[in-house]
Amino acid sequence: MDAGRGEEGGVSERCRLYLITPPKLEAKAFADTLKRTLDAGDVASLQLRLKDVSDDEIRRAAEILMPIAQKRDVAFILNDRPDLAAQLRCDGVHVGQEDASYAEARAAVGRGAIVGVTCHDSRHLAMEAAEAGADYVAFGAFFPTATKEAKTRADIETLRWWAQMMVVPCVAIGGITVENAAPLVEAGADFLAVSSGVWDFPAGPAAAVQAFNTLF
Ligand code: TZP
Ligand code: MG
Repeated sequence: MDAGRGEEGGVSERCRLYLITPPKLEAKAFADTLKRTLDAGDVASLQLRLKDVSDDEIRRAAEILMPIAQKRDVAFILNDRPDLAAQLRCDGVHVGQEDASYAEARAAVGRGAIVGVTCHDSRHLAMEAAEAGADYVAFGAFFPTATKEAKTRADIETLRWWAQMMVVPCVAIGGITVENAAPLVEAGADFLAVSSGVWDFPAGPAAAVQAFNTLF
């Protein structure tokens, strides 16, 4: 999940796609779609994001989907659950402010794994996470989304400021589509985290990955 900047920030590398799984999925049935989607173009990471399901269902989905991602050099990141991410040997974990602290997440997954932190639209939360050692900070939601009842709306200026000032990569999230993504790329987002903008793309998810890559 490489992206980064020069020591003083500001020198962006190319923006990359951070895919988020559909909110509901049956892993076996979804596996072929996932393969075709990841094979369509560059994808940095895949976040398994399943809400209101049992731990066993998360385990089963990870067992099926993680090898598909890893075989393609796509980092497999589990949402919400540092404990399960450690148990399942995921490449990383993404934690919201109410899931676990950065320190708790890091302690669970170890030094070699990716830990990303939701920071809403808060420069303060992002600086705190980055100073503590987060591998990326996530800002959002940038656009209206039906995937989550997003608590905050993020301002593109927060993203621009972060990208210019900081070295730790930033992820933009929330309602991002092929049509509305360009200003986020221009502002310096290192990654665009996208769910419905890929899975519900009219021409299909593979075409969405191709279209995002053209934008980058
Ligand atoms: N956090 C803020 S918005 C969001 C999350 C997890 C949902 C992202 O999904 P979509 O469909 O790309 O808006
Ligand atoms: Mg969470």
